[in-house]
Amino acid sequence: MRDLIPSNNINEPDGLGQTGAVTLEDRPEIKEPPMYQVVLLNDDFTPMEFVIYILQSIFGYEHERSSQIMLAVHTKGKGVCGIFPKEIAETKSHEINELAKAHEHPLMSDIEPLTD
Ligand code: TYC
Repeated sequence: MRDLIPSNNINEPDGLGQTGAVTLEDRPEIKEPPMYQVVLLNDDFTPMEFVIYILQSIFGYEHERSSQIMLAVHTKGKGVCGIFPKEIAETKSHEINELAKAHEHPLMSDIEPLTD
C-alpha cells in the first residue's frame, strides 16, 4: 500500500522523505556547562586593600568577605574567588590581570577547570 502514496503528499511536504515534524523528548537532557574556578595567586607586593578592591569590584563581594578571601590567599598562597562557566571565568581573570597591570601590581589570577 505504501508504494501508492506519492512522495510529495502532505506527509512529506518537501518530497525528500522529510516530514518536517519535530520530535520532542519526554525528558530533554539539560546539560550544564563545564565550570571553571577563578584562582587568585599571592605575591609579596600587591597591597591588601587593592586585592580587596578587586574582589569587591569584579566579584561583587562585600568588604568583609573580600577581606576573608584576600587573607586566605595571603596565607595559603592561592585561593578560589569564584566558579563560573568558562567564558565568564576567563573574562574575570583577564579583568583582574589587566587591572593589576594598569596599577603596576604583580597580582595574578588564572582559571582552572572544575571536574566533578
Ligand atoms: N601578600 C600581599 C601583601 O602582603 C597581599 C596579597 C594577598 C597579594 C592576596 C596578592 O592575591 C593576593 N601585601
